[in-house]
Amino acid sequence: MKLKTFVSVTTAMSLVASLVWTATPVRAGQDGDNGDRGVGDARGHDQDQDQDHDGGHHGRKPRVVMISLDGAKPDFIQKFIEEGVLPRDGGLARLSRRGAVALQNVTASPSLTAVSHIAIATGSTAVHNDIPSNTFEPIVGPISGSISGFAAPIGGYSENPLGPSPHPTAVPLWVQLRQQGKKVVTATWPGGDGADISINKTVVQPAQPTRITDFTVPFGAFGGIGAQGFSLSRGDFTADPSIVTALQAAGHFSFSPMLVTSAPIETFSCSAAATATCTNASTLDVKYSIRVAAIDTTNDRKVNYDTLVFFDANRGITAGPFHAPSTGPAYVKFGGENAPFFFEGSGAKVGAAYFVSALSPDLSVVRFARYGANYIPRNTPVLADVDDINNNIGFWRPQADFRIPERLSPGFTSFSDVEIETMFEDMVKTFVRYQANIGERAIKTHPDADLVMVYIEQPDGSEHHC
Ligand SMILES: [Ca+2]
Repeated sequence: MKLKTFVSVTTAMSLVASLVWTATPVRAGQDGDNGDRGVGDARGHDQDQDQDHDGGHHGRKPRVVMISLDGAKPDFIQKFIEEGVLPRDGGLARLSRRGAVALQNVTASPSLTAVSHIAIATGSTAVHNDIPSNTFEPIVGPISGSISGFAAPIGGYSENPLGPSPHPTAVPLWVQLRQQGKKVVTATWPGGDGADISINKTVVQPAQPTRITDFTVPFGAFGGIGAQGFSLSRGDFTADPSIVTALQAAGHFSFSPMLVTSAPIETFSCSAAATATCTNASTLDVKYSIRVAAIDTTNDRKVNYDTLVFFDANRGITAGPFHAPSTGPAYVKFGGENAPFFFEGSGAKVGAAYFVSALSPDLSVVRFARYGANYIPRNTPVLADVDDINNNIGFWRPQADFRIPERLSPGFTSFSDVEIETMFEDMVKTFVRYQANIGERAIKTHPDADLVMVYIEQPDGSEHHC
């Protein structure tokens, strides 16, 4: 599975590199004009100061943009730059040449995501910040229970009486900076989630002030429906003039007779309430019934279906345009990327995506996946930020899901290893792009931030499981 890690790393690097340089276009331009100027050059810094001295905040860039590429060891990055896998003039290569590099780091132990990122955020180890693992057992909790390191009180809590600590033993950097009038933005950074943290149903750390910044985007959560593989063949499809009409009205034509699954490939339901998500069962109030149309987009006098359209038969096919988080039907070309599919009407703003991994020109073999459903937790104190992302970047995209390559999710037993591999790369690519877009959005909407902290889950998301 080495290749997966490899691809994940490179994908993450290229996209995040573009994010870095979007954040500092002035420096990027200078770099292009003058070439590398080495570690000691401070011209970029001077320029930032000049802008401040002019008294104008117009055009001011965030002072510090911190991007964590989870699990990306520096030697990986150097190796890939040297091999040309990462562009030699790309953002990471330039930062590597011009920036400062630590020869040796002392990693937090255990070197897990929650532990490391809370350590970075607080400047303390688990002894003080009380986050010893990604999952652990709080001593006041039941012996059978556990707590997520991402949803545990930073700096401890009071055991008796159970509640917030009157004297936390560690505090995130953003708390102190904001107390001093600085502006801090966190894009999916662990601990920056706007969540009230409870143990035994008692709040032990209210969101305010510890877990809130000036723009707080919580990391996504499971939307209640796991990934699933589907295998169909020609016999599952039939002609359906009403669907042809609807698709044509939406601007989609087929050069071979358009065919549609006669039965739904899956049904599920979601809650219209923002406090609940979705389920494979039909028990919730907003129902979905997914059918699939096959289209041949090539005018080559050959019957060679190449695109599948996934739509909710309960709502029908509408032309759009669609504004995020809405997507309308998912149009997925074989050989192309997954297409996101928003569960229209879900109160928690849940969505998934479809990906076609095998498609015979005559539909004798049709295999595709519906990735797992996710959403951004609608934590009340940061709801405006959550909706800013939902409405401008889109609902939380499917993450690289180890349950597919390990075939733990249903329906994938007949899929080839190559299909599964392609699928995993597809998930990594689109999810890293989504997280990078969130980071970019955070910077664009807060150009006067003093500190922007962006967390990117890859390549760690692949390394754990592949
Ligand atoms: Ca054709």
